[in-house]
Amino acid sequence: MHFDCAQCERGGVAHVTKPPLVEINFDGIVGPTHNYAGLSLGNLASKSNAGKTSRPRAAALQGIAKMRANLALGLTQGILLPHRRPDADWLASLSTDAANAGPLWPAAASASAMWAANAATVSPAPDTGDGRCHLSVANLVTMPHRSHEWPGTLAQLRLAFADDVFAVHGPVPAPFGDEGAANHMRLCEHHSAPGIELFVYGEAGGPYPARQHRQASAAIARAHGLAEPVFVRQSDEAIAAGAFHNDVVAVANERVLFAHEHAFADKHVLFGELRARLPSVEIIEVPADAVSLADAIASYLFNAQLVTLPGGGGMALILPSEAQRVGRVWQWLETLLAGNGPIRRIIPVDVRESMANGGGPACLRLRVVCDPASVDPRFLVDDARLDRIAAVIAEHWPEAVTPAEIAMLGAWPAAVAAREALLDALDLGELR
Ligand code: SUG
Repeated sequence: MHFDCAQCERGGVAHVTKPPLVEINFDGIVGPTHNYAGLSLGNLASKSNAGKTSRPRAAALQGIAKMRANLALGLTQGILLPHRRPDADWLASLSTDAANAGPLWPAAASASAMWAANAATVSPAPDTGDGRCHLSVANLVTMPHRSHEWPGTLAQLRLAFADDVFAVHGPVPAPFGDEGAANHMRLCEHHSAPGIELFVYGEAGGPYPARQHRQASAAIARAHGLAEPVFVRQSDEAIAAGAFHNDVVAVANERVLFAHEHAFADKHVLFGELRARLPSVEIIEVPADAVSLADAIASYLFNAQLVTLPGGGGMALILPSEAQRVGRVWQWLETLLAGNGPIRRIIPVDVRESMANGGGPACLRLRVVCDPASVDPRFLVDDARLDRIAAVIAEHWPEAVTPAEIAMLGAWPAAVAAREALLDALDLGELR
């Protein structure tokens, strides 16, 4: 490929070289069946909001506003589409159908694919054996309502990342649970440099399920051809406190790891290895006596998008506005800013409809580091495309879904039509 390179010794001359890699955030658009069915054991928000009235239209528009704000920061933004719900194929595989699904209704109709951090694990090209960017779709086998997401996700990944610079893999087989990027972090000098990939797994035995199995992480690391992956055990304490995914207690970006003191079972070994392999690493650890695990989980302080601002603006932490309402969390953030470290801006966003099901700003996005020109452009957005999506949402997404309606979601042809209207508006009819 020919393009102008201002960074190399041939400064500004058009020549053949590798294009710079960019982090793209692919946000899951909230589907029209978004509801509070309380389906996720161990996810305290999902359980405590079970039976409340949801607002699918507001939920989806909150997601659009978050994407617009990220575009305004100069970030590259992508989308993943809602899945076909209710999922007739899944019901058929269980020898039932929409008319007879009974207690399977909520799981068949869940809009949980919105949490794109659980869509796949991504290893950018500089880390992999064959120099391609590898994506492995997550099997999500631990929760029934999420276990049937992978075929719909895989279809989208195969379309969006059809270029030869990508390798898209199917799911790890059951019983090894895999929750995708929510349990995976990458540390590197900058996005285009080789990174250290961290896979955070849980051990069963606590009050709540440990959704990420070590064997699933190991299989993915092998499939991606990673030379030296790091497997880190999540602390039992974090899982028991409601951190059902690692991204509720830790987030990484380039050379910065931002984590709660109790995120990992053995932080000393992990931090030692990181410092040895990436001497410039900066570990920002939040001590439990400043912010308890309970406050971290209630505020979703760590379920933030930690992003590098273009133009040398340092990093920004895009976190849920709930963090402003937990005094100790906000105080700690103010101290962080005053300290003049790598995180220069704190940007609260309102994603409260998703938060009420345990999904903060980081849950809603899948990060892919690649050349944007290699991605199917239908999965990338600018303000004009977001306007088009918002118009479909405003016209077709229901304003509210009451608990009584949840039980009938499967018989909701309007939900199917709403999704199809969006696919048509985005010229993505092959996903119908
Ligand atoms: O898997 N909630 C999701 C939230 C996922 C958040 N993702 C990350 N942390 N990356 C889950 O528990 C609730 C659905 C319900 O209860 O209806 C739900 O599936």
